Amino acid sequence: MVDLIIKQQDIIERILTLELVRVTERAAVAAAGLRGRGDEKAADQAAVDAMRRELNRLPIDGTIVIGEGERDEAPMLFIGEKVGTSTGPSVDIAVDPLEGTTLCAKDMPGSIAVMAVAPKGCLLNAPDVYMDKIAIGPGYPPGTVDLDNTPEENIRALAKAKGVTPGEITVLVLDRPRHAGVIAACRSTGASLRMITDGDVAGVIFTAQADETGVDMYIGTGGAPEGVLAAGALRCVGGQMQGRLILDTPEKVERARTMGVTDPKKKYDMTELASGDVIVSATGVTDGPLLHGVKYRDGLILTETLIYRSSTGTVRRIQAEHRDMRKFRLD
Ligand code: VTB
Repeated sequence: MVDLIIKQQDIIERILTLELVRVTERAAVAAAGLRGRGDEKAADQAAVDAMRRELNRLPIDGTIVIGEGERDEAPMLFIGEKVGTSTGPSVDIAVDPLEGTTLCAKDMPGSIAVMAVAPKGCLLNAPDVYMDKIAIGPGYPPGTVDLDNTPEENIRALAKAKGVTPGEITVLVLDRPRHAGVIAACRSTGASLRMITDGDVAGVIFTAQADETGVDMYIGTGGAPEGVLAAGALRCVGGQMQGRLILDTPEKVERARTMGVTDPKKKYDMTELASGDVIVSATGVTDGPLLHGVKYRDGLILTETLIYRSSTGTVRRIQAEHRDMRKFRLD
């Protein structure tokens, strides 16, 4: 069994790490063509189509486990869809071809094309529900924060571990009415709150670059699929994250059960959200603090991609100049 896992990891490393860059590059370029047009659906569809085309060129036997929804509601990249040439290793794939559709449609900072690949069974098959999440960057003792503690307790514990006062901690949270209580609790400690309108995959990743982003902790309720993608990336750089699916109706509990979730209240650690040798690729669509967006210059298309690999902790930042514009448009 162990040998098998090691073999799988080797294969995935050899074939996939850099191949995934192309996939998110294509999705990002396709979405960027529709930046600022006010049409979220069209931008998303363009990203989905491009990502699917590129995924189907990869020498993998891939299954979408986190995608654009069920087969009936999503024409492409639906949960259960097979992608790749079916000739290579069996892998599970989580995609968010356009994370931050509204950001893209309004040409606001922070939309990305993002996906994760892992050996079969290694990504939580999260239904498209909300997830309570907490994340901090690397360098803190295990268990410094916990989803079951109050925001005040978590901020104080993090401040202590960092050797600063709570007033020197910055917490990132999605700006949503549902977060009124969390926001008030965080503010009561004196901590600073940074609000984002969308894009909590990047929001979680910011905690791993606190020196640059100024974000020490992510807290709050966002999409469950985004939680799995973020966990995959954060694992590479060694932060801490926990998530709990919000299954607040019998229908959601049942739906999650059919996807393999037996304990609807389970608190997942980062390594349970995304285990094994996970590779995450993210390309900027609009400019943001994590990545530059797609640019056009002198007949070139410029992209910037981050690719994370959990088993080695390698993070590559790849800036690409694409010369053959027709290829992007025609295929
Ligand atoms: C977040 C955010 C995403 O969904 O996960 C959010 O990071 C959660 O859903 O970019 P609500 O918008 O309903 O709060 C997105 O905004 C988009 O899918």
